[in-house]
Amino acid sequence: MDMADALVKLETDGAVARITLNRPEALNAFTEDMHHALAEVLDQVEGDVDLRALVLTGAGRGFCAGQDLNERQRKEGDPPPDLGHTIETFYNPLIRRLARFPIPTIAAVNGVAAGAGCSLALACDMVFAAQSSKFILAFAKIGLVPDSGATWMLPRLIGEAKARGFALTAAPITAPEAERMGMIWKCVDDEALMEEVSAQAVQFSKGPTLGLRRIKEVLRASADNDLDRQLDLERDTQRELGRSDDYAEGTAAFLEKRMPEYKGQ
Ligand code: LHQ
Repeated sequence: MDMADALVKLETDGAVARITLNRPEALNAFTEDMHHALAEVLDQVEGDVDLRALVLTGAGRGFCAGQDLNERQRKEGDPPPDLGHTIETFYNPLIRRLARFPIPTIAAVNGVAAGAGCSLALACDMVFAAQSSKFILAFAKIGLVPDSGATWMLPRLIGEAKARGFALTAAPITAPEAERMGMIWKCVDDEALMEEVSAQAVQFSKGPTLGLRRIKEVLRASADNDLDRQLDLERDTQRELGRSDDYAEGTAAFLEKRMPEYKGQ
């Protein structure tokens, strides 16, 4: 298949990978085929040690509208669907995978992120959102609970009161509001989105990749740890990183007043 027609596109530029969800006619809503395509490109990125930052975005005017509801349409006489199966097969593995992804991930939210599309953005390490984009926990409108990690992520990001309100009402959250609430890293002018995301991705791609990976891991672990366990984890991780090439390079560069050249190890 021509890459232009692929449901999910993968482009690389130096050590930066860019994945584009590519069903613009349906605001990049997820079909099973698109899930397979996304898993495949994530395999490629994860399997290439030369790639050291990942950008995830959507083609056209949307980021991702969550599950494709046409694919979920029931015909007369069909038994009710097993949504748990869909989630166990496609969405949960995707979110778990992003949570543990070895390199920094950036969501470039170019337009609406609804349902699992909102969850997908929040599963990335940093979210940049175009000024005109919005986030919608659309689930309540169709009788479902927020899924794909949204019920775990949202109260932590924006607090219980806001999480409850947005989950129960499915009211759109504008990009500036999302930034104000601490739900995303940054809201940027529409025209500047890709430039700003690329600059951040390039910076990551030249960074101490192992150290950045451990930062993600220790922050994630803090959700389940008390202070004592977290202090132990910081100690153990620092012990490991203290022996890394990048730490040696980082300190040498500082003392020699030059830019570090990290190998990512
Ligand atoms: C779509 C979709 C869509 C199909 C826009 N499907 N076509 C997990 C596992 C298992 C089951 C269930 O769920 C989940 C998790 C979930 O993600 S549940 C939540 C599913 N998503 C939604 O409920 C969002 C549905 N979409 C919308 O509410 C609107 O489209 C939003 C608010 C996202 C955007 O509104 P507009 O900017 O006004 O665009 P539009 O509605 O006109 O959409 C443009 C086209 O995209 C349109 O097609 P058409 O042929 O009429 O131009 C839509 O039908 C299509 N589209 N979302 N999820």
